[in-house]
Amino acid sequence: MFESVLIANRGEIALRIQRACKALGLRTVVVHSEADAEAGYVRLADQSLCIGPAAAGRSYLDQAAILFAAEVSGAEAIHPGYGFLSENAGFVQRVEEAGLTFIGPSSACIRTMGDKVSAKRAMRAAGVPCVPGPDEALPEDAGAVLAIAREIGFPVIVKAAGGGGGRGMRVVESAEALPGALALTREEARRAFANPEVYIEKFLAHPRHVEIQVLADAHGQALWLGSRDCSLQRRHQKVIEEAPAPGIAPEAIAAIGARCAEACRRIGYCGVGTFEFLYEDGALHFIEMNTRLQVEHPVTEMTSGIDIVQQQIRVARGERLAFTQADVSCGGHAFECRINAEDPRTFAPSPGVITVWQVPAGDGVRVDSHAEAGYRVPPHYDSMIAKLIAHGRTREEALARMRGALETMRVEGIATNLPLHRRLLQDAAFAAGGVDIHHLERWLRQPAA
Ligand code: MV4
Repeated sequence: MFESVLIANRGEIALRIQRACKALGLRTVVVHSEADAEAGYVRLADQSLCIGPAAAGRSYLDQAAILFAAEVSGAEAIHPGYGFLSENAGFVQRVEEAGLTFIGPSSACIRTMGDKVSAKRAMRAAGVPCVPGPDEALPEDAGAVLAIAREIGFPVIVKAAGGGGGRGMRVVESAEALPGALALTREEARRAFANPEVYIEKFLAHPRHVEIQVLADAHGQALWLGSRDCSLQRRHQKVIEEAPAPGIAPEAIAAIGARCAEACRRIGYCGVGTFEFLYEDGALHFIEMNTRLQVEHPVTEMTSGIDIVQQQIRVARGERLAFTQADVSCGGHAFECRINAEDPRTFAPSPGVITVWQVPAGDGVRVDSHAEAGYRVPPHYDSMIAKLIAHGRTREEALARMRGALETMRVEGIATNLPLHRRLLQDAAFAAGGVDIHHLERWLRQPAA
């Protein structure tokens, strides 16, 4: 049972985690880089410690600095947020060995899911449907690989087992292109990831990105909290997410949600997690699991009424979940627009001082942000400065509330993608629901966009 939490992250999620800690009566320790010393959420913490210079590699990714900060502050638990060290099994193992609580799954679970081949094997064993392809790494023998590819049928996709999130993968259209693609992906895997293994799957040409949120305690109880659709993305960066995934039968989601929860029980998973699926031609296919809290968790909070971050901390403290699957009922619809400090046309980052900051409010509207008037957006990190979330009883009501919220939000001093969001919410295909993962990039290529 811990009474204090070190927050090893920055920006909106550092503030979000701090809010959850305070609601649970926990002491907060925020670590920050020199670039974030003046941020408002740093001053809100019970204690703050500068752990290094602006460059993430020398601060938010510096494992020794963070462990030392925990030691000197007496923090008993570490919340990693998302990104940075949140899915680094080596770091989590060091946290465990230091006798601290990592607010997230065990290093062993992170290691299993971090290897996309072993993740697929574990999911298949629990009855979760996967993308066609073997749940084993490819052999060295080129002839054997070709036989596997022919059996799946071209086009296939070669992926690095240590990759994920769009890194280390290559589409292969024909047998002739296979040896080259294999060699390149293997070389990339060797260089970029600790794991040189590669695997192969059927390539799905126009899927949607659908995910299922799970929550599990350390006593063998695991629940699923509904679906999200994150298909609206550019270069693997999500732009708008929603819950639930529109146009998919709730019974189909429920059946797979139950398998995801079962998979959690089987591997002894504790914490929050997300199962990522590709949805094509009416079927869901598992691709990978994220073992962290995700950026888009608020849309699930809005539809389920469950505070996911508070629950994540409670299960890390060893508490039993205080509700069952029958108590979980998702209602209405929610959208999240990621507001970035970037040029809405070129996507170039736009750091600098925010001079005007006016955020919307009203029924069903939520803003998760650490920004304020006078805040300087540093140039060293991800450009997301706010998440605008709107909930409604129906998808249409949520969309209308989001349109209204986007109209009233004003940010000056820096460029933001607010104009992009306003135009996207007028797009008929997006408004209808169910666009695929290529929709946004296609839409951006249109002259009118
Ligand atoms: C795929 C795929 C098509 N077929 N796997 C990209 C991110 C990583 N999580 C998996 N990704 C993909 N895997 C098969 N078998 C297409 C993608 C993909 C994608 C997936 C989700 C959201 C956006 C995407 C953009 C391009 C490619």
